[in-house]
Amino acid sequence: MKILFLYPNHEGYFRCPVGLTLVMTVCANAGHEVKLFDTTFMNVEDNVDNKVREKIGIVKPVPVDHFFNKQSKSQIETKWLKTIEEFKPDVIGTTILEDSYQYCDRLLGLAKSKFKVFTVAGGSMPTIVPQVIIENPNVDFVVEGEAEVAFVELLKCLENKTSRKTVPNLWHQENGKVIKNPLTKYLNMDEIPDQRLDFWDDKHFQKPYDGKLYTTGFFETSRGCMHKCHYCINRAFQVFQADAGLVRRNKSINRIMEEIGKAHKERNYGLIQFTDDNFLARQPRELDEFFERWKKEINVPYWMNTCIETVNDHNLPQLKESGCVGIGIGMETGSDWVRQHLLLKGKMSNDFYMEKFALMAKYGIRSTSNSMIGIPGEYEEDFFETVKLNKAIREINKDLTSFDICFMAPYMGTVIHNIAYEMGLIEVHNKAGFKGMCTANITIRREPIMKNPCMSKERIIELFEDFHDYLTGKKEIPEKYLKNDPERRYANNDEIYSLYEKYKQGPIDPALIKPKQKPALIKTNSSIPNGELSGTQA
Ligand code: B12
Ligand code: SF4
Repeated sequence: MKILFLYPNHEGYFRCPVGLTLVMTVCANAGHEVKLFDTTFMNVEDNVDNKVREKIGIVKPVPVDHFFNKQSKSQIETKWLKTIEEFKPDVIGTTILEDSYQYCDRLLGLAKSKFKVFTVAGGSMPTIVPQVIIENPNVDFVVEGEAEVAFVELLKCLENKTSRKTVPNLWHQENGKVIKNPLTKYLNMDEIPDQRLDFWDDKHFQKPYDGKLYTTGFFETSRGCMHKCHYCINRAFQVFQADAGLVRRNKSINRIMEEIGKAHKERNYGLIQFTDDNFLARQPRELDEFFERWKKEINVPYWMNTCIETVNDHNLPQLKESGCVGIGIGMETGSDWVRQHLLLKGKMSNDFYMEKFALMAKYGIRSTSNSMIGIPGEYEEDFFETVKLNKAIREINKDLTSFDICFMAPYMGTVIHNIAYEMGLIEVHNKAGFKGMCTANITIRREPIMKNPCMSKERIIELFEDFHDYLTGKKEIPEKYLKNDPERRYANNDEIYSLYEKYKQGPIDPALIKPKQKPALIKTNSSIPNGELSGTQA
């Protein structure tokens, strides 16, 4: 069959996406004819995410505007329709992040209005809210979760006109009724084929890092994470895809070396970025094998995200020796209270983060601490805890530490979305295919999109823009925030606490939520005595 893939990237954040690449790979391996329509370099003049980060001073500038050839909306749409007309696909497959869903819908709608073609949606958003996306009239099928097996099965069934009942992970409609097929078990990561990278424009393999552009390979060594953070897609995987098994899985070291070794021979990478959520969360003896073999067999500098508790005196010297140049850590806030209770991000304390950032610097590895602003229940005082903690980390070693800040965004399928919706902090769509989705265009970089009863939107933007100046000392931290009081909690309000408690079991379908009309967070000066809330407090 002929399969046209759409990568509806509307803000120019380039880099080869592993998930869509693998779906295209399995289709091509199964003998289907595959073509990609990629809007990444046509929609904007620059990488928007990167531009914002450069503007607020958290990354060194690397000019990439010459990568882009911005075209008008109608030029892109004409090109899209011409591609369909010429290629004549049997199926259009697309990958959807919530950020690009509206844009994707527009292109799918155009295709559906002019051609008789099946449309299939997969990716992060269809995986966690398939029941929402399947109602979109421009989408015929949703594949929930990993599609390496399911999508090929769907193509077989469409080609042979056999029953759709046997296709795992599939959502479709029959006579207006939504049908959901059972989930297949999560894949054994060693059975996933090597990515075929030749579908992509070579510019997707250039990564700006620490002021330079590197020819970069993007690879995964594991999937999933065992933590339960209230703002993360992994919590949705754990809850909504419980039938598929344990989401956290590792690829064997043999497979990692085999795939990357082959690709490196062809492409001669200057940097490898691992796309895992939690790279070091595997057995130490396997990691020891990885470090030793990486140095011998691949020997390319590499970068990864991992959780703070996974770095230690045993693996850091080996990481350094084997070529690890950067480690990204989601710290999210400098308030232990907010991190442990509102974000449900485990029991790790500020002292623990400090100790581990110092350890990474001690072994000469550059770290990046990622933080957020605009968490429901977070006050300006809490954010200055974030500023202070990041500043203290910077003081450990200015060259070996770096920082990132983004706005907390209520992605559908997360607990934060449920809470924001229930508290009336967001307005949501009610049209088929979008029910429960925030009406503001979701983003983690451009502006806060949740109302925040604890801080004004203007103040959140101001603090976001000044974050780096506070860290470098260009701006002074107001005196009233200098005192440290790890016990203090500003959002002293039963409503917010009871909501965060309620959602400890994980996110629920937004259709089950009855939003309150008026958020009622009231700031008081008193704090709740320790231990009053049951649950995760360290
Ligand atoms: C690596 C990564 C990136 C990389 C690569 C991005 C990419 N497009 O893949 C980079 C750093 C560039 C990135 C950027 C961004 N990211 Co990101 N990223 C991730 C991360 C950590 C892993 C993704 C991954 O590779 N997973 C493994 C692969 C195998 O899984 P997969 O991509 O889901 O694909 C499988 C299925 O979904 C399905 N599938 C995928 N596509 C298709 C298509 C069809 C037709 C079918 C049938 C099936 C199908 O099959 C695939 C194979 O099994 C996830 C978190 C996570 N664990 O998912 C966040 C995540 C996807 N990112 C997210 C976001 C918000 C962004 C940004 C918008 C952030 C920003 N700075 O503005 C940008 C957008 C850039 C862009 N244009 O894509 C969110 C999306 C939330 C949402 N609900 O939409 C996630 C979920 C993180 C989160 N907040 O929880 N990201
Ligand atoms: S630790 Fe990171 S990857 Fe794991 S659930 Fe939390 S936010 Fe997600």
